[in-house]
Amino acid sequence: MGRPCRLHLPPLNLRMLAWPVLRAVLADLHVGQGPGDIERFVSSVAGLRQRGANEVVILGDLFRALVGFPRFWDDTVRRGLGELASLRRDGTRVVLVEGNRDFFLDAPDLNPFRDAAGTVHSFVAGGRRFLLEHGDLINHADRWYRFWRTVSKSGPARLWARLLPRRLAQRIVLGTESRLRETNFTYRRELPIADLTAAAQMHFAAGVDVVLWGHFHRSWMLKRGDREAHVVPGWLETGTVVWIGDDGNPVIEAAETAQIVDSSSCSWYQGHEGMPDAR
Ligand SMILES: [Mn+2]
Repeated sequence: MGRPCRLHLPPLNLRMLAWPVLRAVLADLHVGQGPGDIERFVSSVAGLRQRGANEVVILGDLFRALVGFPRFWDDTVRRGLGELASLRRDGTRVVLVEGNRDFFLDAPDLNPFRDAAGTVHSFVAGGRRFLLEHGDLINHADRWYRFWRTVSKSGPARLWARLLPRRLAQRIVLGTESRLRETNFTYRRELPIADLTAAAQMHFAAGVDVVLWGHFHRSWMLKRGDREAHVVPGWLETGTVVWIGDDGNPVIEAAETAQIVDSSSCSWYQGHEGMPDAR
């Protein structure tokens, strides 16, 4: 009667001791820029929850603009932040990587909505070292942008963002958009391949295995042996989510698959026509 009970145990290895983590990375959402895009974001977040993401990384530019002080938040921003808070209540870690539309993400008022914020996010998955940054400093032709970034994210700017009359402060923040359009947006129509390659090689030389950037909105990839660098397509145009599981292989998934089929290095949205300047 009693069959001998056999336990089939897989061999113990170090991977088993690590807590499995599934990460989702979304870049350049610009929520609030187009009508109804907040609804799209809400359903995208529901999808992340359904797939069981343990960590959600926003690779910069979640909203049309995000300033760390509540006086700048409109209904769309509040609702979007509410989605992040609800992810966190479910136990998902939320990381905000700072983009060119993000200001003072370390401000305490954002504490309910993110676990960490900074210009860089790094982790190890599947034994590979990942480095994630927005990428707005890669293009060396963007001298005016670099200057504007330094000024707009400085200590004095933080002070006036808190102290100036609300309407005036908002006008200045939204004014960044037209200013940016005059500066780095004109350069960003073409991918700065040489700068991207140099930046990737610098990270590889420092021991990084996988680099993920946003900012440029269109896909680009460089492989050197086991190392790889990717520009993640903008969620705004493609609904792209990058999934990183325990094997350390990033899987880039576009929601609108039909548009990404021909997205080798030169896809439909790479051209000038039909591309809004505002990134
Ligand atoms: Mn950007």
